[in-house]
Amino acid sequence: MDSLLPRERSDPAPGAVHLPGWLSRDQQLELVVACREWAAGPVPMRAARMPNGSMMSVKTVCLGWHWQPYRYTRTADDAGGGQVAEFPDWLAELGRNAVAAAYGDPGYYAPDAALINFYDATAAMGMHQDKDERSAAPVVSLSIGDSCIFRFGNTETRNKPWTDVALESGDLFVFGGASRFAYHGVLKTHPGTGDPALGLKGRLNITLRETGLA
Ligand code: MD3
Ligand code: FE
Repeated sequence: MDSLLPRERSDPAPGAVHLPGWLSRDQQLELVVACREWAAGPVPMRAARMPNGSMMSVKTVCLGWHWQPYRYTRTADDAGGGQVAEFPDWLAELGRNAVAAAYGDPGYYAPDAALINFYDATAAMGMHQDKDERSAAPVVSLSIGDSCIFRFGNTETRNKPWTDVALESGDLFVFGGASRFAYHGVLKTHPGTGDPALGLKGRLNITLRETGLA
């Protein structure tokens, strides 16, 4: 049972910090409830269409700015055209606390967009870089529900070297500095590993970003 081993802070690369179990169960529960509301609209959670016509297996809903491959807009042109939901102050505050926990100082972190990704039992995300933001500010990642295998690569290519990391419910990962533009992906989730008390079947990942857009 690897769950009996303590899971401790690790810094797998410069600027990359993993804080296992950073969210309390109550915080996770509140985020599940909030995500359920955000997923209901005004812009519905949906699988984005890739430029080649295929659909992502992950479903996404956004706050602050709407993301589709590969740009941010204020209205959800590829998902009904609605106005994207507001990015709440409490979520920005959580993001500043996350950056402070990782680096010891929140700096001037002011996230203005969140992507909420939902993974069912078969969803995965291929290796990619996040470079649609016009900001080098860190990305804060919060995982809730089923655990997954997250692949953290390098900034040069989508290939090796990489490090595979188990992300579990409540884990915080902050990607800043030299890690901000590293390739990364999600190989698979482990269905059924989430805490049943969360009332969530699958995995949620919330990323907070500074878009640098106005
Ligand atoms: C490393 N999401 O939404 S979170 C994404 O679990 C995304 O849903 C994954 O990749 C998920 O773009 C991975 C971890 C993550 C997020 C953003 C990063 C790692 C990152 C940005 C730069 C470097
Ligand atoms: Fe990403």
